This record gives sequence, structure tokens and C-alpha cells, in this order.
Amino acid sequence: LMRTKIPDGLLKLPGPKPLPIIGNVLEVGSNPHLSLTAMSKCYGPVFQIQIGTRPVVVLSGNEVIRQALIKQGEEFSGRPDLYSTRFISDGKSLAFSTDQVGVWRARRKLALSALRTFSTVQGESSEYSCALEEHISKEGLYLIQRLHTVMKSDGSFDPFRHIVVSVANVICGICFGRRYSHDDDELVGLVNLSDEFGKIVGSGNPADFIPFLRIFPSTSMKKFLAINARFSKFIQKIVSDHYDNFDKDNIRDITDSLIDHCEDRKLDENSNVQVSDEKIVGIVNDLFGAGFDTISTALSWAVVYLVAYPEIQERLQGELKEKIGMDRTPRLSDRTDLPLLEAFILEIFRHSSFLPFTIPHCTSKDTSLNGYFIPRDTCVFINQWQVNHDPELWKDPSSFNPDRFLSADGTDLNKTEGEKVLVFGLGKRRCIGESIGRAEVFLFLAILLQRLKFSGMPGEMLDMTPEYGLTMKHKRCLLRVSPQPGYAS
Ligand code: HEM
Ligand code: HJJ
Repeated sequence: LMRTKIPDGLLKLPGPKPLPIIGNVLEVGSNPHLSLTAMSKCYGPVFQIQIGTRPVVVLSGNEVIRQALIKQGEEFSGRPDLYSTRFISDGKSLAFSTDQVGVWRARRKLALSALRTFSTVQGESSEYSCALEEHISKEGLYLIQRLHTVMKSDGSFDPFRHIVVSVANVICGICFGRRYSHDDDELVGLVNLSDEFGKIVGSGNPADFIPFLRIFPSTSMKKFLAINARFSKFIQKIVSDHYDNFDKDNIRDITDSLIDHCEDRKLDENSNVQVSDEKIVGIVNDLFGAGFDTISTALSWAVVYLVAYPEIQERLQGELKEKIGMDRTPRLSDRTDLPLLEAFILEIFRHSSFLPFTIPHCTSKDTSLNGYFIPRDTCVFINQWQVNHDPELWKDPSSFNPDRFLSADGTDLNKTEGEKVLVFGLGKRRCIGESIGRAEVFLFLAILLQRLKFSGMPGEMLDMTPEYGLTMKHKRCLLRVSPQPGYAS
């Protein structure tokens, strides 16, 4: 297309030579986290590929990514206009839409404050430190019952299928003030479709870049459209119930608080941006979607790793027995006393890197990085998987070893090592659910591990190959669970 003149003193981006029409689609292939990591070894931490006719800059390496997202945060915090984005929340998603910077900032601030308020607020019972802890504890105990019931009737269970309902109920409690039964077909059906959502939204989907691929949509693309329609319908019904029963003096949940905010003419006193009611209340789509998909993926991976590494499962159970015992349910405040569990979670984040790329970024003006010129409106992929497997940063990166995050005597968490793990993004676009995400993965796992022992089906190999997407999932599998001694149910 247009050839942009490279300003004096700056270099042209390196990268593989693109083919006409398709660009580098063939080299990128079906596992972009692996192919783009391999390319970074050849072209360095800043290089360019072409998907279709569109250039995409790929960033790798801790230093370059920090430089772009933190030091040059302003220039790198836009979102590209991609085909699939139009269908997510009708093009009005907080996380994916190409909102101008003022509108995005106002919505993000609102989302952050709503999340903080409704997770730290006191719950129904004073037994719990906050509503988040109450939701997780209750859902964790329901999940244990559910798994025992399924085991009795089927002799095995599909971990993702049940975990995702429990995790969805936590975010439903915070966003909508309600939970759903594990037999509710509408919710169970909806949350079990997230793999199809992630496949389309994952960085490097050719249909996002190559218009002629949209003439005959793939099966996946059709499913994606159907999921978005179903998702919107589900949430719209809840939102309209909230409007019908709205009481300004009794703000029950995030949906109520967003409805309440629609009355404020100016969201942000410091700017003049106007945000439509739809874009304000629509924030719950993102909170619900991100809230169930990410955490259920993390927990399901955790269970699969426990089965694959039984000696680590035993050590984790030993730690729980010693520090908490069997007489009470774990709490959020136990986090600092369970360094092995914290190390295990960090190693799941690092080793699985189940969020291999952040959501795609876009430059908001002409800029440069490492001496290379990057024009305005360039799509930028951030390769988190590469950082988490970089041999410069990690000893033996491909082995699963939670001890890498512990002090030599195994009693303390090494915080500096932990901070090297990149899964929540960085800078202005970094995840707003990070503290909820970390807390929830911790507490669910502590509760499950205290009472259950996970194992595989005898004689069957676990397939741990991730399926590429926005959030990478393991293949569906069947596992078994038995009560911990002292906790026969
Ligand atoms: C964005 C990871 C949980 C809400 C992101 C991004 C990542 C991420 C990588 C993209 C950052 C970027 O584009 O540079 C995770 C992980 C989670 C998690 C690993 C759990 C283990 C949550 C939860 C919520 C949430 C629980 C809300 C309830 C969001 C939102 C954005 C986001 C709204 C978009 C932010 C923006 O574009 O400004 N998350 N997330 N996330 N996350 Fe999370
Ligand atoms: C969804 C699974 C969805 C949305 C949002 C609007 C918003 C980096 C990651 C999360 C960041 C934020 C968001 C993720 C997507 C999902 C998710 C699904 C429909 C949605 C992972 O959240 O099955 O449907 O509509």
C-alpha cells in the first residue's frame, strides 16, 4: 500500500518477507505464540510481520515491552480496528473497542471503581472479610459437593465444565447480585462456549486482517457470531430486570451502580467526554466475560497440573494441613502463609502462559522503538508467552517447577522472581481484574486442595498441549477426585 517515509535517523523494521495478498499468514500458522517467539530469536525483540496486507509489529522481551507499554504508554495504548471487534458487545466493548482515549479512560475508571467497591464491600455474613471472599467460599464448597455427586454417578468429571460455572457464579454475584444452579442450562451452555470465543479473538486470526476470508465465514466465525448474540441477550435480560427494580437508595451490585452512574452528565470532572448510557451499562459485558473466562481457564489448568505432578499436589496438601489444618475453611488472609501455593499459581501463569498475547494494541501516533520507526495506527502484538519462556530470564524455562519462586529453604516467596511473570499485561491497558483474579485463583485452589485429591483416569495420558486463542485452554478431559482423609463427605 502506501509507503510511509521513514524519518531520518530511524531504521526500517526487520521481519520475514511477506507473500502477496496473504503476507506471512503461513509462517504465523496455528500457534502464533510459538512461531512469533521463534521469529523473535531471528529478528530481535521488535520486528514486523504482515497479515494479509496489513503490517503488525510484534514485541518480545521484558525490556522492550516495558519500554513500549510503560515508558511510551501513551503511544502504545490504543486498540486496532479489527473485524471481530465489531461483534463483541456490538462494537462497544471496553476492552476491545476503538473508543477515543477520553471515552476509554472514563469507562475504565468507572469499571475499576465498580469492581473495587463490590468485591471489598462487606458481604451478607460477617464470617467473611468481604463479599468476594464470601462468594468464593460458598461457590468453592458447592463445587466440592458437585464434584462428589458427579463422581458417584459417572466415575469421572470434566474439570472445565464444572469449574466454569462456579467461577461464573462469583462474578455473577458481584455484577448481578445472583447465582445460578449448576443445572441451569442457559448459564451452563453460555459459559461452556468460551473456547470458541477465544479462538476468534486470539491475536493473529487471519479473518481479522484479510477481507476476502469473510465472504465464506468459517464454522468458528459463525459460532463466534452466535455466541456474541447469545451473550448479549443473556446480559440484556439481566440489565432490563435491574432497570425495572432500580432503587437509587439500594444499589445492590455493579449493574445497579452503572445504571446509577448514567445520571452523571459528566463522568470525569477533568474532561468533557460524554459517554452514552449503553456504553456505561455495557461495561458489565466485559466484566462478566473477562471475569469468568480468565479465572476458569487458570483454575482448570491448575487442576490438570495437579494431576500431572502428583508429588507437587502432595506437597501443597502438606502445606495446607500444616498451616490451616482441617478445622476451618481457608481465607484470603491465608495467602501470605501458603508460599508453596502462591509459587504453584505463579508457575501455572508462567508455564501455561494461557494468555499468550495481550489484547492487540495500536499506536496512537508515529513513534519509534529501539531505533525502528513505527507509524501511527499500526497494530502491535505483545508476546507474553515469549517473556515467560525467555531463557535470558528463566533457568530451564520449559520445565514446570514452582520452587523457582521460593527461597532456597522453601519457606518464603521470592517476590522479585514472581514479578517477572507477565500475564496481566502492563501499563495503561493492564488488566483491571488482576487483584480479583489472583485472589480468586488462590482461594478456590486452597479450598479445593484442602478437601480433595485429584487424579487422572488409570492408564490414560494427559494431553497438556494448549489450544491457541485469547485464553488458551487444555483439551477437555476426564479426571477423578477423592475426598482427603478427614474430610469424607
Ligand atoms: C485486560 C489478563 C482477570 C477484566 C486484560 C489483559 C490481560 C488480562 C492480559 C490485556 C492487557 C492488554 O491489552 O495489554 C487477565 C488474567 C486474569 C484476568 C490473566 C485472571 C487470572 C480479569 C478479571 C476481570 C478482568 C477477573 C474483571 C472482572 C479485564 C478488562 C480488561 C482486561 C476489563 C481490559 C482493560 C482495557 O482494555 O483497558 N486482562 N485478566 N480481567 N481485563 Fe483481565
Ligand atoms: C467476553 C468469553 C465473551 C466478552 C466481552 C463482551 C472483556 C484478556 C482477557 C480479557 C479481557 C477482557 C474481556 C474479555 C472477553 C467474553 C469472554 C466468552 C463475550 C463478551 C481474556 O470477555 O465466551 O464470551 O462480550
